[in-house]
Amino acid sequence: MVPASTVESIRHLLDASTRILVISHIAPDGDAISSLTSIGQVLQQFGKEFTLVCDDDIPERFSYLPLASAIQKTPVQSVDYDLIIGLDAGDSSRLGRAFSQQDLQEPVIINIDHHVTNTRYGQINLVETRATATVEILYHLFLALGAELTPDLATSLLTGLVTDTLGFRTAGVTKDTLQTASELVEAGANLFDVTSKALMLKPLSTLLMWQKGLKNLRLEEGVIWTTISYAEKLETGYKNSSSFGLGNMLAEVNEAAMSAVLTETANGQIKVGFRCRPPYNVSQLAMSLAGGGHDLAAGCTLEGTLEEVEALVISKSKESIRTQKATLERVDPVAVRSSI
Ligand SMILES: [Mn+2]
Repeated sequence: MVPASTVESIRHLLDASTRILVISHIAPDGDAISSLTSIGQVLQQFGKEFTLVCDDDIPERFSYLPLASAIQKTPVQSVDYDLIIGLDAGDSSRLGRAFSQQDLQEPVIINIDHHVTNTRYGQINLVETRATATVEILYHLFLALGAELTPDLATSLLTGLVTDTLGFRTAGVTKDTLQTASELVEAGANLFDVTSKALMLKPLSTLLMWQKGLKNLRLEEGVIWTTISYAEKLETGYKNSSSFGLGNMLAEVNEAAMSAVLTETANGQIKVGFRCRPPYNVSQLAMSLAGGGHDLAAGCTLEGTLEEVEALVISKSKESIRTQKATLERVDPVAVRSSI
């Protein structure tokens, strides 16, 4: 999964670097946070100086991860970093201010990611779109670099694997994913513990967000969607910037091919999360709206009122379904009939 030449390039860069900045994407999910905390542990093993950064808050449920409390909101101003590692981000804008405000003349950038829309923004691009999570790539990289797979490191890696695969239920899960998970359990990670803490347990405010979303639910032409205004979000007390799982639930509705959840943020932008089931694809749709992601889970952030963005996004979604359906009907009519 990691070419030997890339391993050697990364080994050389790590050896040569003294001040390493590691950044994961805004609105961090389990894979982003686990990628940060696991690479932090490996850099500790290698005796390197590093800063772990994410623009947004780390959701409380991930506080069990070793080094979670070491993640900062901003890089250290006085440090001139000589290496930047971007994690789980399809493009550099997803790395937020932590990246955009760096002087990028000096540092080398390593981009480690698994999004199909990845723009190869680094000098070294370790992008493996068949990986179910960025941590799956990191696992193979760490072994190739000779890192010790401690129980804490295994716990971090398993957390990213469990969250990005929704507990090994997504379409991309292969025997290799399960093999990796098995090796992490063997190394001391507790699958039940990780699944409970990272995936299942949730604050009441998450359910209140679902309540708001379900109240505003619509279904037309194979698109199921909902909107949540910032005022509605405030009523729930929901704090996290990451998605709250509603899009996945909506994409499980028989009568729909694609789901969209539109959430208004504090600064008036509209975050849109798309989900779908095979044989449909939402990554192209998200890209056409200046976003990105995976084939079955993607998103974008748009300017405008909730109503304006809703009108645009839903008409684009319906159009996307119509176009994909027409193509699929030529290729595999049976699959289309059984999937809307
Ligand atoms: Mn990921």
